[in-house]
Amino acid sequence: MPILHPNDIVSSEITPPEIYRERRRFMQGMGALAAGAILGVAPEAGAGVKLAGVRASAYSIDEDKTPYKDVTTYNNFYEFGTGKGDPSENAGSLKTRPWTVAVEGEVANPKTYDIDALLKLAPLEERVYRMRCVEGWSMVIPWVGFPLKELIRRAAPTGNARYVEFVTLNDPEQMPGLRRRILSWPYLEGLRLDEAMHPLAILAVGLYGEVLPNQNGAPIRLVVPWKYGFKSAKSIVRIRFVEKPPLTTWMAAAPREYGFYSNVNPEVDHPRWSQARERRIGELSKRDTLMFNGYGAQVAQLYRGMDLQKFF
Ligand SMILES: Nc1nc2c(c(=O)[nH]1)N[C@H]1C(S)=C(S)[C@@H](COP(=O)(O)O)O[C@H]1N2
Ligand SMILES: [Mo]
Repeated sequence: MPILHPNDIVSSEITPPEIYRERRRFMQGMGALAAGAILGVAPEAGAGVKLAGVRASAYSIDEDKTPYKDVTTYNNFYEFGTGKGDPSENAGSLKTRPWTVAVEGEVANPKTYDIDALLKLAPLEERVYRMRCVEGWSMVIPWVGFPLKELIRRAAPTGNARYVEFVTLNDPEQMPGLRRRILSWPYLEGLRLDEAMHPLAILAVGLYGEVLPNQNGAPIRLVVPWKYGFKSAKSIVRIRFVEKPPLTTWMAAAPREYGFYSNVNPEVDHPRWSQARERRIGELSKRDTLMFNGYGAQVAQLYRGMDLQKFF
């Protein structure tokens, strides 16, 4: 392959083939000089650190991706403020090295992982997922990560482990939003063990082929695409296996509004607004929200026989 630009060599090795071909077509169309100039402003993603060895995945959806700019500047991360632009403006104070994630509770193999060991735990995959916020907007995000079940398997849950708790960093020095008591900190989320073992549930360490930006939950965050976005806890420091359903931050804040399951469900409205439709960021007209965010064929069996009005 002719060497055009250092970036080109790197991306050919780590970018999933479909994206790489797209990029090549784009560059060829631009002509070498123009492409060189455009590369400086990174047409496809940010100028972040590329992740090596990322494989494509059959779990990715084939929909237009939300632009990198929107994915990284329109965020919810209350530890850095409640405005959509606050996380991208304020999350520079988050230090993602050194970083450890404690895996503990009802497991045969409790272990505190260094983040760099976690990055090598399992092959990294690109997972292009539809994401739906309970507020009524959605995005399509090319995450990079590995199945949560890879970590669970190594932890070896005991017979008492029925739920998994995910805890975000709780350091007001790095996260100024923690000084405001708008939620009970640390941010805490949970899944039933079988939900956590589902192959769609991932721990994400990147997006758009690059290391996760701080505002998106660096260095490691949960991604559960069939549930409302708030289930996908960011900047995780602790994963605990427990017997009882954990009291999540949003359940503690408003139990009538946020249940434990929080599966995307257009038929169960939020007490204060409808969940039937959504605005895909970047689009003008609204779309119908899909049951389980469009992942019903894969996940509906997890909830067979359950009254989803009651277990919302
Ligand atoms: N620790 C923590 N995790 C969090 C949040 C938060 O405020 N704090 N917000 C949640 C909400 S409401 C959404 S919609 C998603 C947004 O993720 P994104 O900004 O990467 O798109 O993160 C979720 N994870
Ligand atoms: Mo959200």
